[in-house]
This record gives sequence, structure tokens and C-alpha cells, in this order.
Amino acid sequence: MSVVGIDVGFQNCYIAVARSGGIETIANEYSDRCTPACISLASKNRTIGNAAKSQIITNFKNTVHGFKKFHGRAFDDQYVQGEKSKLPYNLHRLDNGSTGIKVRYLNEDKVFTIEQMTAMLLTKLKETSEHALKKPVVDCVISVPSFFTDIERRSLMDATQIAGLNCLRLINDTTAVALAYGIYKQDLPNPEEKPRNVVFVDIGHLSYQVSIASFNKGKLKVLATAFDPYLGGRNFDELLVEYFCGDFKNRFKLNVKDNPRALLRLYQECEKLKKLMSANSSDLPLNIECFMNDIDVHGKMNRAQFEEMCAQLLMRVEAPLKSVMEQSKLSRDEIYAIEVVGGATRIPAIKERISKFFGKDISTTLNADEAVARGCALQCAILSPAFKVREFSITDAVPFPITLRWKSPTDESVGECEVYSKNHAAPFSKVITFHKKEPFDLEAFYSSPHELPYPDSRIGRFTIQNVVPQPDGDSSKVKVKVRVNMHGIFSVSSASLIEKQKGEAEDVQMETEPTVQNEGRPEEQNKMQVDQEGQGEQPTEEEKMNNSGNKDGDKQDQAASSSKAKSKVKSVDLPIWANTTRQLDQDVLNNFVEYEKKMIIQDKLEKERNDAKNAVEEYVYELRDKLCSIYERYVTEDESNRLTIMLEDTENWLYEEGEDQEKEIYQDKLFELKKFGEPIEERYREHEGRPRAFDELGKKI
Ligand code: ATP
Ligand code: K
Ligand code: MG
Repeated sequence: MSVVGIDVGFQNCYIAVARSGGIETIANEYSDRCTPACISLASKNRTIGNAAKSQIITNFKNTVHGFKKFHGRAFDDQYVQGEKSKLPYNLHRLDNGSTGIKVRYLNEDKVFTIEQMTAMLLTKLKETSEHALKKPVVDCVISVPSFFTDIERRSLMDATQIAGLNCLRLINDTTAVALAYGIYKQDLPNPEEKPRNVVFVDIGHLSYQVSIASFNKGKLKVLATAFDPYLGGRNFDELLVEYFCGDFKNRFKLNVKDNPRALLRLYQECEKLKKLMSANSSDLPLNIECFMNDIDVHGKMNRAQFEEMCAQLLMRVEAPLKSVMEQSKLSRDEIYAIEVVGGATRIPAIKERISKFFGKDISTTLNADEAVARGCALQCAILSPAFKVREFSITDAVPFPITLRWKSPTDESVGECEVYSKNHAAPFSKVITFHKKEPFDLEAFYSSPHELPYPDSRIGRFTIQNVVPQPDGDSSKVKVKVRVNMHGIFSVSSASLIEKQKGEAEDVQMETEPTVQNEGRPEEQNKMQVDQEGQGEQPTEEEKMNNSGNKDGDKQDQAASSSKAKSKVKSVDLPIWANTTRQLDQDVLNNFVEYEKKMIIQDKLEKERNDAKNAVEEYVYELRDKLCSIYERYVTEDESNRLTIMLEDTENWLYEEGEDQEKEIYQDKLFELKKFGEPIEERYREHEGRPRAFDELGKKI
């Protein structure tokens, strides 16, 4: 089993793996630990990561980046439409209304879903980890913004499947960071002591997330989360770009926005400038040669100017901090530390704002770029039976309250109840008891649409099927289990009908109000981290759905349990028909899995073909070089002339007819050349070897 953690960022992805020594962040084939979230589609293959990033300008229409937030979004979504005008590549409405990306691939127009795009990225990250671990990678833990809703999480899970990964957990970014912070701390308070409260801030390229977690020995509990989904490093780049577009228009009469290539270049240069300004407060230059219309442009900026320009953005730093503090009801002096990660927290003005809010210095003890991935790998190690790690229990928080509404086809009565309040512990299961005579619908939705960073509050509709009355015509007791699982995804996981047996109490009510029971975290029952907070295996607490239903519910449960002694209770599993919004059908998903495999093979073949071509080219240069140096003494003039002509022909061929051939053709070509080259090499080796052997011998004598 592989132990891999993947941070899929809006801009940057990181991988951490568990190896014998512990958790390690790994580098890709460019010796870079950061893999850009970028995919470039072309006529023969696709490139992903660093190689794709270098195509952003040259192949801008087919180089896809900045798509993470399209997960689960309709094409008509306001955010999608807003992005559409800014992106150099084309978005496309899919038949089911979701967002697709239209590119030229293998000389055809092709529309990919967002799940497919992220799967491509995951394929790359999977390969990188396989290369590092030298074995197949399937199991992993992947990070997700804490504010991602059900639909966005399901969409990301689909992507993991397309890439052939088994995602053991989608873990919230800030929770992964909290784990990376806590697991190695030796001095956490004992369980019975007051916990240590730490604030975690992650500001990336797109989003800003905050959480507060409380730590005791061996455990962490997320108390509250807050966010600004659209505040990140990108906003600062945009302001710089806006400024220089204006500046270049004034001084050079250039309309940068009309030229996608120039605009993309300006974005890259502005991002570099922004980073430089984090380390330097003096005037800094921005120079781009041959920017547009053969004009070289130059401008400058300093940190003070930049901060003034960004005042509006900087004002937004405070709100999420205020929100988590209010939710947690902690005072500022109860905060032990403020740990910041994410690239954009390197902006000095952002750090200042955070530090000012708390009235104390912030800590940067974690690796700002790698902490999320490391936390993911740690979570994966905890979940892996094959890996020994320190016991550590993680209780996350539900970011948005969830309500369940129920209704029967013939029944007028509609009821609803908030099953998960904001910041309720997660993962967590609950059992709800209904009294029904016929199948009924449960509708799950987020209770407060106004605080949801997503336009649709629906989660899904679940029909509890095969419900029948008891033989005596009474309602049946139906137990429905709902849960927020390891991924932060809601589901109605099972339902069962409790059959009344002979001798059972006769006093069962007709249609009483349902009752809710907390069931804890079944996923973790078999794991080492059994929770200490009363969410363990046993149902501990009973929540009442509705005031009016309280007493009846109680009475009835007592009646049922007291009658248990008299008769056995038989329970029958009921099928559930689930309709969750905008999730890929299984057969569609299967097709995507197959197509991804095809693309992987295509990329591999193309790589082999390219390698074969490069091998010919390299051999030509190498042999030509050696012919007039070390091989000179071992070839006749005639031989040398013939070979030189041959090499020249091959070189010309490579630029013309041989520019684009099958792998075998290149292999044949190389074979032909080697037929001439190798005997020379042989003679050279023999000769070179001889005097040395003689010397050695000489020494011995
Ligand atoms: P998200 O978390 O929003 O999905 P991400 O994880 O890809 O995005 P990060 O890698 O954490 O984002 O951060 C990238 C951002 O940090 C970019 O905007 C980048 O320009 C910015 N950044 C990196 N280094 C610096 C620096 N020294 N100064 C200012 N900004 C920086
Ligand atoms: K990242
Ligand atoms: Mg991030």
C-alpha cells in the first residue's frame, strides 16, 4: 500500500510520501518539488506540470490552468462566466450544463470535463510519486479547500477515480496543516488539561482559508473555519497587471489586453515582481523585451506603492480571522500561536495584518509550500495499516450546516431538521428514526445559502424505498443512517425497517416525529484513533428533531426497547435511491477512466518516439565530434569522408522528411549509423585499453 499525500493547489501541487525515514516531500523530473497545475494539449500528446507551464504563452489556447474552482460548477455559474472572459483557453457548456474545457488535441476539437482535467494532473502526480517510491501508487490522501461543498468534493472524487487513484480521504487544507503541526509536538497538553488553541492561515493563489484547532496529546479538533474563497496571490497579480496595462498604454501606446500572448507574459512578469517586492522595499524594475509590436517595455514599482494599490485587498484579510474567533468564542489571549502557510502569506503587508489582528507575532514554523502535502501524507500514513505512526485523532468540523427535509408522496406533512450544525464534528454518522407506512423522500441541503460560497444549496434527494406498514396496519419504524464521511461528503448511507414481532408493545404511536441519534464515526472504529469526545462506537446522545415530537419519541423508544425482552426485533435493509446533483454517471465515469488510460499510452508512445528521434540526433553529434578528435587515428580518410557525408545526410533528414516519423524509423536509422560507428569505437577502445593495461603491468613489475 502506498502512503502518498497530494496538495492539489489552484496554481501549485505538492506531493509528500512516507518512506522509511518518515514523511518526505518529493521532487518531479525537473528536480522541482512544485508541480504547476497546468496541462498543455497538443497534436500528438499532452504535457503536464512544468513542461506545460512553459507552453502557457506559445500554446495559450490549449494550455489549461486555473481550473480547480470549476469543479462542480455549471457553465452558467457566475464565477465561471467571470473567469471565462479572463482565460486564454475556451470554456464550453456540456450537455448536462456543467463546465467543460475546449481544446485542440490530437488534431481534433475536444471538450474535456473538469474532472478529466484534474485527473490529468493527478496522473502526473501519481507518476511522479511512483517514480520516487519505485512502486505503483493507488492509495492517497488529497487536500481540498475547507469550504468546498458536497458537489465540489464529489466532482474531485470523480477525478481521483479517473486517474486510477483510491483517495482514502479528502482532507481540508487547513486540517492537513494542523496535523502536520501537531503530530510531532511533544509538549501538547494532556487530555485532561486545557487544550492548546492554534490558528492556521493558508493563503494560496486563489483562496484564503483560516481555521482554529485545539490540541491535546494525541489529538486535534477543528473548532471553526472561515474563508474568503476569492482572495489569494492572484488578486495581487491582477492589480499589478492592471496598473502596467495602463502605464504601457500611456507611455508606449500599447493595448496589452488585445494581445493574449502579451497579457500572459505580463502576468508572469508581474507575479515575479510581486515576489521580489516581498523581499525588497526599494524600486524594482519590470522589463520585457520585444513585448508587443517589437517594442521593449520597462516600468517600475516599489513595495509602498504596491501596498497602497492593494489597500482594498488587504482590508479583506481581517474578516475571516474575526469570523473564526467569534465562532470559537475564544479570546485572543487563549490563542497559543498563529501558523501561516501558503505562498501569498509571504506578502509582508498580509503578515502584518494578521499579526496586528491578534496583537502578536505570527509563526512560520511550518514549510509554507509543503505543509499541506505533508499533512496529507501523514493522514494517509495514519489510515494505512502497513505504516506505523504516532496515534493521532483528527476531528474535523462541518463547514456549513446541513438540513434534512422529508416528505411522503401521499402525506401532506412535511418536516425538516438541521442534522449537522455549523462546526459539528466530522466525520460523523447519525441515525434518524421515522414512522412511515410508505416510501418517502429525504432532501438534504445546506441550511444557510447566504453563507455558502456556491450558488446551489441542494445536496441531494434520497428515496427510502420498500417501506410498508406493519401487518396490523400501523406505521413501521424506519431507521435511516445519515453521515458526513471522511471526505466531508454527506450521504444517506443506509436505511432499515424494524419489523414489529408478535408480543411487541401495542402502544406504538401512529406517525410520531422522527428522532435523531448520534452514531459517531464508524469509519474510524477499527482504526487506532478512537475518539475521546463521546463520539465513539456507542450512540451516546439523542437529539430531538422537534420539540413537539420529544416526548412521544422518548416514550416510543422506551416502549420498543422494553418490548425487546419479550420479542426479537427483526430489521430489514431498505434500498435507497440517491440522486445527488451533478455527479458523473458510472458509465460516463468508466469511459473517462478508459480514455485517461488511452491518453497515458499515447503520451508514453509519443515520448518513446521522441526519445528515439533524440537518440539519432545525439548520435550524429557525438560521432561527428569524435571523428575529428579521439577517433581520428582509427579511421581511414575514405572512411571518415563517407561517414561525414552520412552524418550530414542524417542531420538534414532529421530536419526534413525525418522530422516526424514513427519510432521504428528512428531506431532503424540509429542502427544503420551504429553499423559504421561501432567498429571504429571498438578499434579505439582496443587501442586505448592496451597501453593502460601495459602501464598497470609495468607498475606491478
Ligand atoms: P490555492 O491554495 O488557492 O488553491 P495554491 O495552493 O496553488 O493555491 P500556493 O502555492 O500556496 O497556492 O501560493 C501561490 C501564490 O503565492 C501565488 O500567487 C504566488 O505568486 C504567491 N507567492 C509565492 N511566493 C511569494 C512571495 N515570495 N511573495 C508574494 N507572493 C508569493
Ligand atoms: K499548493
Ligand atoms: Mg493551497
